[in-house]
Amino acid sequence: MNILVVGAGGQIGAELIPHLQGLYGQDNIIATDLKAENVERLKESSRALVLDALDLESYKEIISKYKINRIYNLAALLSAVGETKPQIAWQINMGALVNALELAREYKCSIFTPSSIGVFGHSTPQDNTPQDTVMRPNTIYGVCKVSGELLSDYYFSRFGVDARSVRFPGIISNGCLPGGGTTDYAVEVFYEILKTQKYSCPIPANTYMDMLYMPDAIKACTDLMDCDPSKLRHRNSFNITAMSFSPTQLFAQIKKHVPNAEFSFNPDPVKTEISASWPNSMDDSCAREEWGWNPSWDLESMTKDMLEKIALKLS
Ligand code: AKB
Repeated sequence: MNILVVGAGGQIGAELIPHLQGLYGQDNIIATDLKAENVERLKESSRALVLDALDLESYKEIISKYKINRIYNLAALLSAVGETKPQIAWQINMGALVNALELAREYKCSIFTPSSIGVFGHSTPQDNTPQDTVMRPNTIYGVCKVSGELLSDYYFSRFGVDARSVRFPGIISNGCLPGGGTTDYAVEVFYEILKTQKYSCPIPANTYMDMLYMPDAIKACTDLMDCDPSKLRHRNSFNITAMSFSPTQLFAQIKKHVPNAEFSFNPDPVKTEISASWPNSMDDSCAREEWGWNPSWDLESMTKDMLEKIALKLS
C-alpha cells in the first residue's frame, strides 16, 4: 500500500501521518502540503513534498512516480474562514477533490475525503440527526461538503472509484492547531486556560455540537478505508461522533482540573450563526453497523488528557 496524504500539514494530517506509518511502513507514506514551511516540518519524520492540489500535472507526477494506490485528500478551507472568502473556499475545496477523484479514477486509487457536520443546516433535524436526512447548509463550506459527498458517490457508481468518507464533527487535538473552523473553540480553550487561566468564548454558552478526540478521528480514517467494502451500504459520507456538549459543559469539566479558570462569552456573529445551524447530536448507528465505528474517548477522559498533554507542551 503506497499512500499519499494531501494537505498533510494541517490538524488531521499531522497525526494521521505517524498512524499510517505505524500501520503501513514509514517509506510507504508520502506527505504533501502547499506550504514549504509545513513540508520542512513534515520532513523531520516522513517523506514529504510540496504539492498544490489544484495543479493536476504535478499531482499526477507524484501519484505515478510513487505508485500511489490510496489518497487521503485533506486539503480544505474550514467553515468560518470560508465565509470570509467563499469563491476561494469553493476553488480549493472542490478543486482539490475533483483532481483527487480524477487521479483516483485514472490510477485506480482508493480515496478518503473528510466530509463534515457542515453538510447540515437549519432544516435538518437537530437532535439525533439521522444518517440520511435533509442537507441544505447555508455556508460555502457546507455547500462544498454536500457537493463533495455527491461527487464522490458519483465517481463510485459511474467509474467504480473506491471513495469513502465520514462527516467529521469538531476534532479536538493537542498536536497541530485547527484553523478557521467553528468548532475551534474546543481546542483553543485548553491553551488559553493553561496559559492565562482565562478564556473568552466565541460560541454561545448553550450551543451543543458533536465532537471527537483526535485518536478516535484518526482511527476512523483508517478503519473505514480498511473495512470490507461489501458491508458498506453508505460510502459518502458516514455520521460519526463520540460526544456532544455545549461550551458550558466543557468549561465545567475543565474547571474540575483548573479551579481558578475563568470563562466569559463574546459570541462571534458568523460562528454563532453557523453553530446554530449544525446538529446538537448526530446518530452514528450506520457507521457502527457497517464498519464497526466505536469511539474510545468521552468528554471526561478527553478533557483530562488534553490538559495533561498541553501542559507538557507548554512547559
Ligand atoms: C469546522 O468547524 O469548520 C470544522 C468542521 C466541523 O468541519 N471543524
